[in-house]
Amino acid sequence: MQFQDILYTKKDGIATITINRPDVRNAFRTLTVDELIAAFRDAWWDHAIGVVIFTGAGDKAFCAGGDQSERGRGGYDTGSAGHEMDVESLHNVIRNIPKPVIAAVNGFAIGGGHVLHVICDISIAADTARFGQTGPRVGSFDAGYGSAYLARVVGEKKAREIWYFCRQYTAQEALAMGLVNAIVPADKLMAEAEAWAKELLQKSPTALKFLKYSFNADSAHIGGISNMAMGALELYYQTDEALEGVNAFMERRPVDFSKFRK
Ligand code: 2NE
Repeated sequence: MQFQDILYTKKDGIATITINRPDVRNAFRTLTVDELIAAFRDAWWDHAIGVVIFTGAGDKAFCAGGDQSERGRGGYDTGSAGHEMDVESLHNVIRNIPKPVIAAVNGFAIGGGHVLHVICDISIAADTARFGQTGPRVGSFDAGYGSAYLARVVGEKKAREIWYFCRQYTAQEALAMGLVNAIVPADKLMAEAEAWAKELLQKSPTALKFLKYSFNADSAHIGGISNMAMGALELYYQTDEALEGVNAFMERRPVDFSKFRK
C-alpha cells in the first residue's frame, strides 16, 4: 500500500502504523486520517496480524491532533480527499478492529492526538511523553469518545480538569491517573511496545477479540454521543468563536474569547 502521510509495516504478526508528519508534531490532515483508516482496515483483515502498534515519527510527538494550518471556517481542508475530515471513522476503526491496539506514545499526545491514544487498548509512554487536550483554547472539542470515554479511563473530575484547563501532563502524571499502562526510557519505547505485542501474540486471538468487544460494549453508547458531537463540531467550526481559537494558535498570539461570553 502506498501512503504519503503515514508509514505502514507488517512483520511477525505485528502491524506498525506510524504518523509521518514530524515537522508539524505529527498533526493529522484529512489525507492522514484517510490513510490511517486504510491501514487499520488492512491490519483488521490480514489474518497474519495479531496486534497493531500505533506511534508517531521522530522523537518529539505521537500526534498533535488536527493540522490547524488546514483549518478554516467550516473545518479542515478536504484536500484531495473530496470529503470532510473523518475522525469519527478513525476512532471507530481503532475501537472495533478485533485485535489489540498498542499506542507507543513517543512525545506529545495533544488535542485530537491525545484522543487517539486514549481510544487505543493499551498505551505505553516514553518518559519524555506529554499529554493534554487543547480544544477550549484553540476553538475545538471532542465531545464524543475524547471526553466521555476519557472520563471512563481517568474519572470524571480528572477528565473535566484535562479538558477545561488544557494543561499538559508528564508521563509520570499520566501513569498515576491510569492514562497509560507503563513508562519506559524514550530509546526503549518501540522495543517495549514490541515486547508487549509479542506477549499478546502468544494469547488466543479469539479470546482477545471477544474481550475487546466486551470491554467496548459497556461504552458503545458513546458512539451515539460521538455522532452528535462531531455534528455539533461541524456547526461550531463555522463560528467566529471557533475561528478565534485557531487563528490565535496560527498567529502565535494570546487567544481572546471574551466577546463570546454571552
Ligand atoms: C504539540 C505542541 C504542544 C508542541 O509544542 P512545541 O513547542 O514542541 O512545538 P511548536 O513550535 O508549537 O510546533 C512545532 C511545529 O509544529 C507545528 C507548529 O506550528 C510548528 O510549526 P513551525 O513553527 O515549525 O512552522 N504544529 C504543532 N502542532 C500543530 C498542529 N496541531 N497543527 C498544525 N501545526 C502544528 C504544540 O505545537 C501545540 O500545542 N500544538 C497544537 C495542538 C492542538 O491544538 N491541536 C489541535 C487540537 S483540536 C483537534 O485535534 C481535533 C478536535 O478537537 C476534534 C476533531 C479533530 C481534531
